[in-house]
Amino acid sequence: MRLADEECETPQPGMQPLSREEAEELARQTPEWTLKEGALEREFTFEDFEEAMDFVNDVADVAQEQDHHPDISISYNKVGLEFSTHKIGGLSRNDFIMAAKVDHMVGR
Ligand code: H2B
Repeated sequence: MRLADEECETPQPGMQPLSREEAEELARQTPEWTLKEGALEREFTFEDFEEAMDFVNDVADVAQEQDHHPDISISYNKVGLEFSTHKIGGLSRNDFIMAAKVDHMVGR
């Protein structure tokens, strides 16, 4: 199953963040995203502020549906998204699922 088709799961108590190796393995499926220590980030550029806000609202809908939310920065036509799993203080599969869903939304 493609990552983009998977559903996010609520992190269970005691769940550990992905190891660097595990994160790098998943990151091969989201090459447009930068793997940072404990987070995954990507910047998007749009025509104007309105298009950027439409994108942010679309991402917000998926984040609510999946109950997994990005940190979002907006600067006129530029949108920065950063995914990490706050509850475990690092990366989980949820972060890569959401990154893949966003890639699918923008046609990668
Ligand atoms: N989003 C992210 N990125 N990390 C979380 O740990 C998280 C979340 N937890 N969205 C969810 C909401 C949790 O607060 C709710 C109660 O399930």
